[in-house]
Amino acid sequence: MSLQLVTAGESHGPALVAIVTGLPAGLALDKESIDADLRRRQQGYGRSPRQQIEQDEVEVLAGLRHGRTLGTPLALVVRNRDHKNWTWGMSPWPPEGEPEGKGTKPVTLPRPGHADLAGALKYGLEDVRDALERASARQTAVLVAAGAVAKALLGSIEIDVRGSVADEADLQRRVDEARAERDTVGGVVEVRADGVPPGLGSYAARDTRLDGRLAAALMSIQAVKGVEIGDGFALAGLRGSQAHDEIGEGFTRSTNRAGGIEAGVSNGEEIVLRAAMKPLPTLMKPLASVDLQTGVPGEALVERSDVAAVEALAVVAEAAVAFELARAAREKFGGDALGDFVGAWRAYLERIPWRRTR
Ligand code: EPS
Repeated sequence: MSLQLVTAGESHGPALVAIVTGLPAGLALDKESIDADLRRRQQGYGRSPRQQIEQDEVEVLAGLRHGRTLGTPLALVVRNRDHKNWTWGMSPWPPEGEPEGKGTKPVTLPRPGHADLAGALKYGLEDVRDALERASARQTAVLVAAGAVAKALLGSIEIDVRGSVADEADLQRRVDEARAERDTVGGVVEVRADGVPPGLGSYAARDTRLDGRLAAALMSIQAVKGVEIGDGFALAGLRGSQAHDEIGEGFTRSTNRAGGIEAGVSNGEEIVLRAAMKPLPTLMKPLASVDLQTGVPGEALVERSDVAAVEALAVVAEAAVAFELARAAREKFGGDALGDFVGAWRAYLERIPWRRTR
């Protein structure tokens, strides 16, 4: 049994949608805790005025009855409040009446760093908006909703996932300085997963390795340009005798440079991942670009955006890691009913000499 996630939705379209398949029946979900994660994602220093328009809230259209999963596809929706200002510009059907509101004029000056140019070339688009709307990090709202569901599943087997900003100390100063200069900043986030038993993921095939899967989960979030696991890049400069985590009595480790994963398999230590976010590409002082229609040099599109979204990324990265860990746990422990899943986890823990150390 594998957990899968499909999302749909444009930044200023009517809504964002997520469909989660492969959940066991009987998992209790709580609207308030999903909404709490949606709110966490909206907060943070340097966010766009868009976040004052939105008050993201989950709606469930299928797969849940009286707060418990049915073991059927779970359909989640987050509506875009801002869509009311884009009803003509982002109408799914050919719009009626005179153009009004936002998004009525085609965008032809692609922003360096965004999906604009690559998307327009790939899909043969005349209006860059057809690329940027889906590529926008707005989509991460439903990933966070799906991640909250994954965290509920992980909670049933005592796994806790938490994301935070790794370089928080001077974040506000960097944001203030960048804002004053009409610029943007990135940053680094860290995700820690505690209580992951040994044995999630596998070295049997490339696409089953947990390190590769978690790296892909993080790397596929908008604006992420680097991922490391444990001591990551620093390990490259060390000797083997300094880099590995010696095995002590009771199979415990006093160090965790591997970040909880060896040979693509969780080893029972805390999983530690970091992701580097590039500065956001919509600049109020735009970079050079070239008009797609005329070939004439100009300045890239300027539209409302964030100065920084690194605190949001911490929440999104937490969701992405939680979803991938839940997927690996579903593969290992299976079960149609939640009790089968938890029972298989208990039986496994009885078989292996592993106790949570933290
Ligand atoms: C986002 C909503 C977007 C952007 C941001 C993420 O809102 P708008 O484009 O309406 O201001 O703030 O998207 C980007 C940074 C991007 O490059 O697309 C959100 O809800 O997270």
